[in-house]
Formats: sequence, C-alpha cells, structure tokens
Amino acid sequence: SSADLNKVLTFTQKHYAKPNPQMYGIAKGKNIIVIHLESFQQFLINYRLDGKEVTPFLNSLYNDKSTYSFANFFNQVGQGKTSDAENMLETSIYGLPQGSLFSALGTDNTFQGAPAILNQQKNYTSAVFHGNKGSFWNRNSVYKNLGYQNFFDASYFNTASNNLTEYGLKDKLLFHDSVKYLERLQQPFYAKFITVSNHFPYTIDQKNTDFKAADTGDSSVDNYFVTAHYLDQAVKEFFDYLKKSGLYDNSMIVLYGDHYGISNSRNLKLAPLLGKSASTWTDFDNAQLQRVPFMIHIPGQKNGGIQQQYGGEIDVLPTILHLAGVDTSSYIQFGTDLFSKKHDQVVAFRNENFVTPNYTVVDGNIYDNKTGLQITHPTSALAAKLKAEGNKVNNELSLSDSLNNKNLLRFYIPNGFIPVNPQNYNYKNGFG
Ligand code: GP9
Ligand code: MN
Repeated sequence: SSADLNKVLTFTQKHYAKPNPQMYGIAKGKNIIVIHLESFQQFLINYRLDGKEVTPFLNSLYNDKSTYSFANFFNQVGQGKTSDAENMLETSIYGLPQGSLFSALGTDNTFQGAPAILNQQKNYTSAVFHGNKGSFWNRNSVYKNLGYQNFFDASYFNTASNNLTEYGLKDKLLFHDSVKYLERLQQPFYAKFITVSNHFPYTIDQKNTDFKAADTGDSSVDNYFVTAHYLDQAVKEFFDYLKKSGLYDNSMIVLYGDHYGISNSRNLKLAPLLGKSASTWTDFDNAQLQRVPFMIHIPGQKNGGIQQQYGGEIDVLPTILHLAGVDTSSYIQFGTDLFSKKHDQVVAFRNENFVTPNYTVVDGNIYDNKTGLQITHPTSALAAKLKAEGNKVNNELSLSDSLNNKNLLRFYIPNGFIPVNPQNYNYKNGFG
C-alpha cells in the first residue's frame, strides 16, 4: 500500500548520503566491469601461507594507488549466498531473512537496479558472464527484471567435462572464452563476471593446483588456499586480456567477495593460520571474518589507496553510480555512498547483528573492536548509542523486507525512470 511505501521512502530519503564532489563522476563514460570473487574473504589479501603469497595479483591491485581498496568492507548475505550478494550490489536492497530473494521473489518482483539505471541514464549496454546454467538462483528471470540485455551462461561456452569444476566452467576458461563476446558489446558497457572455481568444497584438478594446500586437517580449509590462488591467476589473465584488447584503459574494474568461504564452525581450524587459538575464538572473531574484498580499480587514477571506512555490499550501488556520474537521490536504496561524508558506517548483518568502526554486536553481546573483548558492563552512554544503532538496523531490515515481500517498487517510479519490461530480453539457458 502507499502507506507501506511511504515508510520506506521516508527512511531512504532521510538516510540518503549525497556524493562526495571530489569523487562524483570520476569514472564517467567508462565501462564498468564487476568481478565477483566467489567465496573470497578479505583475510586472503596480503596473506602468506608458508611464506608464499596466496593471491599475488589481487594483492598488487589492493596495494595499487589506482585502486580504492576497502579494508573494512563486509558481506551481508543471508541464506541466498551468491544471489543475495548480487541482489544487494545490483539494487542496494537487502535479501530476505530466510531463503533467496532471487529464487523466492525474483520472477514477479519489480527491480530498479544497476543495468537499467545505467542504460537509461548513461546509455550503457549490459551483460553477465557465468559458467553455470542460467536457471541457477533463478538468474534467468531476475536478470530480465533487472534489465540485463545479455546473459552469457554455460550454453555459450565449451562445457566439456574437463573444463568444469563442481560449480561450472573453470574461471580461467570463463574469462578467456568471454573476451570475444565482451569485445563486441557496445561501449560503455556494464558487465559482470561471476566466478565459481573458488567454491566449497574447493576442489580443482591436479593441473591447476600449483599452490601447496594448508595442513589443518580439514580438507576444505586446506584447499581453500589452492582454489583462491587459481582464482587470483584467472583474474590476472583477465586483466591481461583487457589490456590486449584495449578495453582496460577505458574501464573501471570493481572486484568483490560475495560471502565467507570458511564457515564459523570451520573457523576453529583456520584460527591457528591467522595467529589465533581455537580455544579463545569467539563470536567476535566470526563476525570480524565476514570482511570480503571490495576494490574499485580505475586505470590512470593516482589518488586511490586503502580506505578505512566501514561498509558493506548494500553500499556498492550508490557508490558506483556516483563514480559514474549518476544522481541516485530519486532511487530507493538502503546503502550509502562509501565516499560520502554522510556515509553510514553501521554494517547490518542479515541476522540483525551488526558491526561499527568501534564495536561489534552479536546476539546482543557487545565487543570492543580494538581488544576483541566483550564489554559486559557498558557505560549507559555506550549502551544507549548501540541500542539506537541496533534499532536502526532492525528498522532498516524490516523496511527492506516489507518492500520486497509486498513488491512495493511496482508502486514507485523514480524520477526519469522507465519501468523495465522483462519481455524485451531473451536468453538461451543451459549447457551448450
Ligand atoms: C552458482 C554460484 C554459487 O551459480 O553462483 O552460488 P552459492 O552457492 O555461492 O550461493
Ligand atoms: Mn557464492
């Protein structure tokens, strides 16, 4: 109803953070290439296993002045995992408390997301590349509702069995075999690559395992480093293709990790590799490990570097749109531009726990980020502050749920936005 919609609008309009003028439009007219790093956690960045860098190429990007690299960026997914991450990045609206929004509501709901906005505002074409079936996570339907013009799923690639791992085409092949399609897209384009090789249980054939596994006694933890290394090499090869094709210089490349690769229960095996002990491991450590990479690489930029502000997946869309020079003030978005002075640094997890630059709140327990210790007797000022932040988190998540469950966007047309007609798009689907 319009009362429900108004509640959402009242929140998002007040929450809106206007762009930082120094950053607004710095990537105007550039291609936007989004690389989804499957199950990739931030702790891998600059990490050495037995003295050897696991992801040397991503490390070099992270440490490069042409990259805005975020040290305190968190995944915010729920059970929808990859699909929740995609949903947040495309729309700046949360996933559902249970299940996957893509699967549950993706066929019928109205979306106002990145491909349509960029197409309508800045004449971008759009494409997704993914080496699994188009029906996985209901992407076929959702992408049409988002206004994606092209979806190159497994049916476009050679999916002979030795080209695959458990979740589809090997990443090196995905990138290599996509370039011929990418080169033919009209520029500027918005293109997303969803990798799959670094997915649980982290298995890959002998030929691609030139990195020595860890030795924790849990094979998925041990091999996580092997497939992460493979993914790193795949991304490096893709950058080489981009340079060779000439696309690199006119592109902004955005990289993000979608969610954890090592689950909370397995973190106990991981702990010693992070210089910690399983016996003192807490919910605080689990929450802090929800960091994933977020990097915005803009060739030619010299003012990048490591950003300390706290944020998460919900914040990506307004950030990217502002860099592309798109005004976001009329869209319903729950995140805020990471570069804005008004950026909201309270990071909500889907289960209502949250992290701020100084504190972590899990199941109502407060932890001090500096010491990692629980604060059992907070001052009344601190208790009140965190209570207010917790209330904001709950309110935000429930407004997002109301928006999704009641499909409220069908009643809202942002200024200058033309509703997407999914029937304009037709993709093949399956294995070729
Ligand atoms: C499959 C892939 C994996 O297409 O994106 O999804 P996940 O299991 O990580 O949610
Ligand atoms: Mn995933």
